[in-house]
Amino acid sequence: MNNSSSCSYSKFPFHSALYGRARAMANIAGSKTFPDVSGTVGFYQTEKGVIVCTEIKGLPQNALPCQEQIFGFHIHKGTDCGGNMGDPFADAMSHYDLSGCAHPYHAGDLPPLFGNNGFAFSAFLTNRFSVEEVIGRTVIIHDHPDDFTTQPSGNSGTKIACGVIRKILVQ
Ligand SMILES: [Cu+2]
Ligand SMILES: [Zn+2]
Repeated sequence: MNNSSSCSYSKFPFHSALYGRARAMANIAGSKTFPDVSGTVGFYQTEKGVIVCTEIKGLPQNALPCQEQIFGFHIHKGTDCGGNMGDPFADAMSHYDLSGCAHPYHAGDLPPLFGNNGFAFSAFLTNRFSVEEVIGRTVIIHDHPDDFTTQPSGNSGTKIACGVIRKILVQ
């Protein structure tokens, strides 16, 4: 069969990677203040890096024009989603980093999520880590966009949701 689609996956190997199994997955849950936030972040190893594929629902919305929310998105170095009164995910600690880089060159610095009436989807490639390296770390969603300038974490505001990256066992 001749597939003439521009997304034909013989021409686009990164699309085809998403037809396979994720090697690791984080199940995202919101804090007490944002209980509706839920979703998944899947990690697919390819030769050129890791595809991170994210689907999140229940994000806060802003109905005003020109103010649809943008959410900072990182892998943090902490290994659990516990916290305290001041920071519900304090245990996630700071941005995951492998080589002493400054923000936004931490291994765990990711493109932000764009809200779409409370829903977000993204897929991107990063060669800053392998899937194995981030297993056990945490994915954090913030309530503000990362400014990709301010140290040490882009001034992205409150942590609203978190998930631990877990290896998917191949059966
Ligand atoms: Cu963060
Ligand atoms: Zn960072």
